[in-house]
Amino acid sequence: MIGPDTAGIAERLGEAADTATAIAQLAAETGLDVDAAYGVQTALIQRRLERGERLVGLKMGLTSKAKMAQVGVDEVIWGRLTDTMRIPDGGTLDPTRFIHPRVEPEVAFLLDRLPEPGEPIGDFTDAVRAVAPAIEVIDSRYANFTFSLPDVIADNTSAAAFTIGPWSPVPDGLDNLGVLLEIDGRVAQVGSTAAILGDPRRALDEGIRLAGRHGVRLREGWVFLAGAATAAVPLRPGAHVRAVVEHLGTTSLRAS
Ligand code: 0L1
Ligand code: MG
Repeated sequence: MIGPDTAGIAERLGEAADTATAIAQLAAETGLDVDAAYGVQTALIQRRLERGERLVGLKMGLTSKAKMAQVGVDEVIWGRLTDTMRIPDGGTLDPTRFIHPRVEPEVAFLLDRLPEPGEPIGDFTDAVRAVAPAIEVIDSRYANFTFSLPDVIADNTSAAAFTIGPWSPVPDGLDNLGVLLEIDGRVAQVGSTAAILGDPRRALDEGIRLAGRHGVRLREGWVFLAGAATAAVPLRPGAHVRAVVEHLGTTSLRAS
């Protein structure tokens, strides 16, 4: 039996991102399952690498109940981050580059020495050099932000852009820090790092395990976005967005 056209699907998704044009879901039509969808994601990232982008890390998606409920998909997923997705802390992004961008407050890790996939993380502070507040900009390439599990995996888990605040040494507890997302100085979402798989450190275990299944090993020096602590909020032109994570500080971006 002939499988789905990985390169063709990646091209459609890449073109949708490049032109900020929504497309219809394609998993059902093309027979894409979860494994094949990660293959499409690999091809989609390869397309970026071929035009000079660099892989700088991984992200987890749908790590909180709020996020799962928001999009109607209830499995933790992972995607890839490249250098051109990173916006300097306090920087500006042009929302017209995206289809229907949303922002969400996250916790980021700067990776150090990592165990092999399948090996448990012994001492977390050996695996993680530093931690920071982050904002992820997600932008599903599918119309109406509606997709199935294989669709969203193929679409690199809606990854679009991110900012990272100042790095700090890893504190003793990360499992119940207050999180705020502010838009134009008003609180838009309130949460806790406990919403991220009970503890964002667990997201790293999951990332190593799930990416390892697809032959992807996390590397020293990479950024790891552990997942959102709240539901995502639409990013409107002109908005100033700030994420605050208790004890870790703040990061912000502006939409032009
Ligand atoms: O980072 C995320 O949790 C996004 C995962 C994909 C689902 C979505 O686009 O909200
Ligand atoms: Mg996210």
